[in-house]
Amino acid sequence: MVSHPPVDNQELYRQMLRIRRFEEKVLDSYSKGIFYGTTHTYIGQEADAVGVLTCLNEGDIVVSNHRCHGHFLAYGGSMHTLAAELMGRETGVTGGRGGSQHVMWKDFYASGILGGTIPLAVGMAYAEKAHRRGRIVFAFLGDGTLGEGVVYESLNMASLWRLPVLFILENNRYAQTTSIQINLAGGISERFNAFAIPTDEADTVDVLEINSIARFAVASVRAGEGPRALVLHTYRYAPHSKGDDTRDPQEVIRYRKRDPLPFHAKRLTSDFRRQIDSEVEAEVTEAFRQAQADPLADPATLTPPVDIS
Ligand SMILES: Cc1ncc(C[n+]2csc(CCOP(=O)(O)OP(=O)(O)O)c2C)c(N)n1
Ligand SMILES: [Mg+2]
Repeated sequence: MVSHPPVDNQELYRQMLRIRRFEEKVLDSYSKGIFYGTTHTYIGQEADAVGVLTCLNEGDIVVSNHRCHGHFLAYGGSMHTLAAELMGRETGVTGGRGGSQHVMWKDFYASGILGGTIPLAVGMAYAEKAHRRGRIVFAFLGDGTLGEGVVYESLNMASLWRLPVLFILENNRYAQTTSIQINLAGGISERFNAFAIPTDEADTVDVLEINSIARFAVASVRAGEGPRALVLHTYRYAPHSKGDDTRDPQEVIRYRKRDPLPFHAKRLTSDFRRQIDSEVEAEVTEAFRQAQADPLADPATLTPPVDIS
């Protein structure tokens, strides 16, 4: 097992800022007609992905959902290939075929089918346990996914077979436009506890706090103690996808006041902060410039020829 060095505050800030600036550019690009289709931005939730995925070892598996850009960038994915994927370019993460919700690279897998990713994550954890490779699975899911029955079948198996999987439940308090108040009976941690999956819970924007509970949970999963869950209460600042926001604007303003970026930025000197700000700005500009200049994926190669004779 690789032991993780102490967290580097500058690096945590850089990773969160990379997600923030990338996603802002995504929303801006959509409104300018540079992309088609849909997208779900991670703005406001950056401390979750960065705090948790800082605990990754080489070869660990990450299973993500429709809101995957932040997870992908925190995993180590490139901004250029992600921007190119959104624009349907040949150089995109999946050759311009997957789009925003189907980003797959190395051991990172995202799918827009809510809940469908959880049995896949559990199956991969089963394979890892069988092969004794020591790799573990990080499976992200949202509060809205708790309405899918297959999630509970998967939790049951993960627990019974003591599989090496960490579930990261990001409760941003909404599933599309539906608030958890009218959608979710009982508690979230209780659902994991019902399957004897130890669960840690945090309602914070502090990346260091999230990292510290994630380290503890990851160490336990890596030690073969079976699955664990993290319930991270969070908030998305932008609409569910691009324009569909029916939340009370006052509520959004309230949550925006506890933004993970300025919260963590206080730990950096202003010189370092300015330096990181300008480096990230340059990275985003270059990623989008390059992606726009790349060739579009050739439609002729999108589907393999099928012989229906
Ligand atoms: C099986 C399935 N049903 C419905 C949808 C449509 N859909 C996309 S995102 C979403 C809400 C997801 O809410 P949550 O899991 O809380 O994630 P969040 O969007 O809040 O990050 C829904 C219903 C889907 N993608 N898959
Ligand atoms: Mg949600």
